[in-house]
Amino acid sequence: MALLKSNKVFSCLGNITPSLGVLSARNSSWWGGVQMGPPDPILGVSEAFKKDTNPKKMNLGVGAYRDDQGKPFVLSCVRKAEALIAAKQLDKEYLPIGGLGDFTKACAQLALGTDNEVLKSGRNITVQTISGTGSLRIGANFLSRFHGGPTDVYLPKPSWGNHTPIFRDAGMQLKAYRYYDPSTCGFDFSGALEDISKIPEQSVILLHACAHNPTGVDPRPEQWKEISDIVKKRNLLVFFDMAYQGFASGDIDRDAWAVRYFIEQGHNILLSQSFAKNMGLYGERVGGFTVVCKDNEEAKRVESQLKILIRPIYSNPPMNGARIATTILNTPDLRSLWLEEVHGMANRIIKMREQLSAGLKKHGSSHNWQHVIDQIGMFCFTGLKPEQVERLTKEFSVYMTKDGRISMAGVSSGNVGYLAEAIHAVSK
Ligand code: IK2
Repeated sequence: MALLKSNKVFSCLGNITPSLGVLSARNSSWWGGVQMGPPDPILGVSEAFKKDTNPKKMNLGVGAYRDDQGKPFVLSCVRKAEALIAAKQLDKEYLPIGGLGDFTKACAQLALGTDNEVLKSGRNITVQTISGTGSLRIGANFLSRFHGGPTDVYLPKPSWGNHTPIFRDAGMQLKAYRYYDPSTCGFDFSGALEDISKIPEQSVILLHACAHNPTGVDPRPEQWKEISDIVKKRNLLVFFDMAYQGFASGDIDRDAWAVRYFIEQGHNILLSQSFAKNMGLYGERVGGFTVVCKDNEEAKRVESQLKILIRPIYSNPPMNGARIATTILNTPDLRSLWLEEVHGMANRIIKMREQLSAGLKKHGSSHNWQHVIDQIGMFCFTGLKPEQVERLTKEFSVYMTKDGRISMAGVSSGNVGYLAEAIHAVSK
């Protein structure tokens, strides 16, 4: 009977009788040449963590906020926005290629400030993207197709691990400028200026708008000013990655300062935004990509090409997260609640930094851990060496990326003492 059925199927496909040849083709492999790839340097840490049975285990790998009980945190403003949206019984039609119009408007306003001249003169185009990663990738594809200058993108050294494959897979060449000084665990300002001043004209430079990942080290306003000057002198195209607006200082305007300053100084920037961290919308994948253009006519042309780029990749973005973010941004009560909650998350992290540093001192560590407090945002670049990181994982079940980065968002009052003890044990 089964054979009869399968014969029928084959006859539908053009009277091919199952033969030995077909069967052996089924058993042969198309993918014999595919080699086993390494696990993702960040998400692979979570996979290893899940397998560990130590009750004291800590996952400080991926940057995802946890509350002080170590639980994933859904913001109250998000829950309230979801209820408002559910009550409206909205349809599930496709969004336009560039996303939800109210969202893209609110998204650009959040980054640039409502009164920004760029928005008033309509010389920006903002499209909704699949979170920050999708935004960076659309930007990289756009650069690769349309940027007339060199295909080089200059990243800070180090940068978020996914930047390299995002730009490389889009056909760009990766270069680096000095950023982090391991001797101070701080910003290598003179090194950065020196390197940037040698970047060939018209190249692309990527800047982290705030809460630099992985180092937690940001330039100060007066340093941003000098960077802006030198970037202008070199005629570089600036691509800002803003994945942490509000998360660095707790203040959305303060965290957007560099982006707004560069625009004021005449840089027609590209901008990637993510709502993963600041609204806790990780899995909803909400983001925006903005191109600041010379004028409205140029913005319209750029928009048309962004749509042509997006359409064959994912056609149009998902609506749920964008509706949530829009409802929060455009409903005064929810917006105020959100600002409080962002502030609360940023403050909890700042508190954990202080407690970790104090705990290390308490355990008698003779190292200077001031950078744990000075660094900003979700991550702390501890300065621990790969072998120390390995010991932390093997002996203490503390999981983190090999570069010594810890997600401070995974530290709580309940485990900060254990973390201090563990770090002291491997670094004394
Ligand atoms: N750009 C930067 C600098 C980021 O840090 C992220 C988020 N990274 O979070 C994972 C981690 O490093 O542990 C993004 C962009 C994009 O994030 P998303 O695509 O989730 O919005």
